Amino acid sequence: MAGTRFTDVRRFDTIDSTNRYLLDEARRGAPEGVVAVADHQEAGRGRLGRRWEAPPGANLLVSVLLRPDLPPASRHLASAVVALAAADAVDAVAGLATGLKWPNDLLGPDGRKLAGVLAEADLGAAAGPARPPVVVGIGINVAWPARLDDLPPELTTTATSLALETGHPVDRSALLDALLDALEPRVADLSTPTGRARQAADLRARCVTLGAAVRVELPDASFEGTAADVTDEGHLVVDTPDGRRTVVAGDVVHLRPLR
Ligand code: BT5
Repeated sequence: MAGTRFTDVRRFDTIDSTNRYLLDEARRGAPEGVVAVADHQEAGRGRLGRRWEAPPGANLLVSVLLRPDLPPASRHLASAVVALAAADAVDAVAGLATGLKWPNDLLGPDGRKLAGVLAEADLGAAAGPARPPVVVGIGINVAWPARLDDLPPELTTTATSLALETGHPVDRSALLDALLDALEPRVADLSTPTGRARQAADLRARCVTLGAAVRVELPDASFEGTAADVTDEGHLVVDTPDGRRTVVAGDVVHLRPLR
């Protein structure tokens, strides 16, 4: 994308995972800004070993290689800026207002999942002159599902697409261009405290988790409460009967349907 750091866009008909590809490229020293986009992933990754589903040629499957100048505590913002840029792009290209579910899902107006983000860091690659890489991948449901009965049973009540929500086709390459365009200033913001505060404010403004009754699922425990805030590091603050808790990483379930 001209005028951005994302000028090296590598396109694949089929690949296992665009995140896997860029993590390998990062280990070989690839610079910030490389983009991988695929028509089809044979092993699309979700978080925590889950899978990301998309039939060939229907959806936007893209990853970006970042080497952000970020304090470790603010690492979450690297994936948040991709989710925010995707929300900007969906607004601009599809004319659809989306909400962000913490940590990083894009939801349609009824709370169904339109997109998911997976950030993978390679801390082992910290040696050498370059800053450590973070690969952030996003899958945006563009044309699939075209109908809810196209979805596998486990997704019929939770997933949606731009085609379903808007009732018209959405151009994947226009969406990708808009996403990279919107991402440039957001990534630039990661290097300064004021920039990071601005991105955190945008995250707060887009975050439909705030005010919701939630269950937070951690690797070894879960708890319930009301999502109260997002910190300047991008962490979720939850009010519980036992006091305030700050969640750095975890899964969040919205306990009641969104407004
Ligand atoms: C995510 O994980 O939402 C992160 C998805 C990241 C996918 C992109 S595509 C480009 C890049 N390359 C990769 O290999 N991955 C990234 P998580 O929050 O764990 O959600 C995964 C769960 O969402 C699955 O277990 C399903 O329940 C559900 N799911 C799978 N495919 C879906 C889809 N297309 N739409 C909505 N939900 C889906």
